[in-house]
Amino acid sequence: MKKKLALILTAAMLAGTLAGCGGGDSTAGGGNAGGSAAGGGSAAAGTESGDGGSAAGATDADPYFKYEEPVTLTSFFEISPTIMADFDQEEATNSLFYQQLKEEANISIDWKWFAAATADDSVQKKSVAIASGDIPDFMIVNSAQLSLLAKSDLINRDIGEIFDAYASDKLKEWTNSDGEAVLESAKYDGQVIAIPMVGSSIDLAPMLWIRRDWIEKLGLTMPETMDELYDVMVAFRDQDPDGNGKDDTIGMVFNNNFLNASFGDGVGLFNGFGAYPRAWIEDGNGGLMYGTAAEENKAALDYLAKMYQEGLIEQDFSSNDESKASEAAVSSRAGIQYGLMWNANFPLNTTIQNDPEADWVAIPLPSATGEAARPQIALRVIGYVVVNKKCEHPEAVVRMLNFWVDKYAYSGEEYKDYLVEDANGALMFPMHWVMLKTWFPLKNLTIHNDIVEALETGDNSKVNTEGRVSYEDCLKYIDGDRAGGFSGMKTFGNDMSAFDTIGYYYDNDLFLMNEFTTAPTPTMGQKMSTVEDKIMEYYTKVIMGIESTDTYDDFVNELNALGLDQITQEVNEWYTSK
Ligand SMILES: [Ca+2]
Repeated sequence: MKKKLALILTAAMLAGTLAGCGGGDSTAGGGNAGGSAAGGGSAAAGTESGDGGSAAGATDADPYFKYEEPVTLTSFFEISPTIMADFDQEEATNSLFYQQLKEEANISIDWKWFAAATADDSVQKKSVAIASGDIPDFMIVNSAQLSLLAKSDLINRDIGEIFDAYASDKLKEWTNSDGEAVLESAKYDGQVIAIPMVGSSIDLAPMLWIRRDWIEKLGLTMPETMDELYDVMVAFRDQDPDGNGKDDTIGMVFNNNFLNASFGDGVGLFNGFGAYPRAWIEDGNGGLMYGTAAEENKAALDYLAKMYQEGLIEQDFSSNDESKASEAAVSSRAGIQYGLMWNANFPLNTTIQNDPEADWVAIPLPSATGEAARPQIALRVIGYVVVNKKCEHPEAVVRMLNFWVDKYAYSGEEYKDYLVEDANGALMFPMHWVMLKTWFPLKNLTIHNDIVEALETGDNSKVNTEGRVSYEDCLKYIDGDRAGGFSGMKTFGNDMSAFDTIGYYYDNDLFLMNEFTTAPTPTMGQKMSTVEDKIMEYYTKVIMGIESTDTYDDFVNELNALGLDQITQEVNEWYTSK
């Protein structure tokens, strides 16, 4: 490793003397490009070793090095839809974040274009750049684009080793906390050819939200099994839990896109039966199978069909999308819904405005067997950073990621310097102005743990700046302002909050990870949406009693004929070759 890296750096420096960066105007200052590139390269290598710039000194390079000469890299700026309305190009690119990056690392970015971060705008533009072979010094791509680039001659294939050499401990910790699968997903022909920017997979674990005030009022206990859940739903339907004397409640919120984990979906219910729709799971013979093809789905579907037949879910669920279905929760018509950790922010926070007594809590998924259920999650890579093989300073990309981690990560008082006012006047870190960013998968769970400790000890010194907002919410809630503190308390607090449940999953190692972690296979790209349409059609019919699970084997055969067979074969070719 030591020797190889020295070679790479030497090669990078040499390349720098021969060719400019992809965008042309890469290095400002220094007069001639060759001189400036060499100067930059040896600054990176030399800072830490202090031996005057020998490339060999870079083996344990300083993650916080500063180039002696200014370095400019070209790239693309993608504007998140959430800030599109009042995005100001100048404000974003001249912000303190980029000023400090220049100050501390001597790196600037020359943005080739600004476009909305949507499929038909920036994603499309990047595909065109790849197809035409004209990519900037660095760009962020999705897994399908990465798989195209892997076959091209456009990118620097040593970026994995450059990452190893220059990434700060914290950046490495963040990148690796979801295990090897993250870097594996950027591996082609045994080589890491892109830097994955990670999100949090565990934050997307399904859980059950339930009205504790109704449970208590009816003298029930929290359900741990699917049978107990059924009994609670029946009680919520029949025993007037809202106390208005009217027969106007149902058992559970349920929407027509129920295999998509969000709110009022059914993913957690399937997981309760050991079924993992839309996840690639071990098939018991050393290979992978699509979760939907497994036997366990039948029990989940039979359960849902019974619920439908008995009026525990809305009779018109098949025409209700997420937000339409959630009206049942908001209006206190239903007191149970499967969903995710952010549900307290939306839509459940609205319930308390209509009903000040509403006490939604999160609990781990009930299970059919009584053994702990395993919530399904998938690897979350929010993008892959690729570097143009002509770029003289591939290590600058790692330096920028280190910078992001350092400024965003728990850096105490310094974090506050970067805060800006959003449209509502609230102060927040302008994360959408930063393209090269990655997250600590345990960020939110850590905030929760720190808040719980602070609530118990009264010492809030460990709660970071981001967590302070939620901590204040918890204090408000405990102090009696339940509507004002609901979101923070129910998400991060110490009384059956969403992260109490995620922490329980984490401590007990219950997450079931989708094993397919690479770009879509060819047939997946062509036929998966047809397969998915068929699944939704059949499942919906079974739930409504139009079909029965007696035909499940025929249904699976039909999926195979529609392409699932071929897709499964391709998935297994990838799985056995990795
Ligand atoms: Ca009622």
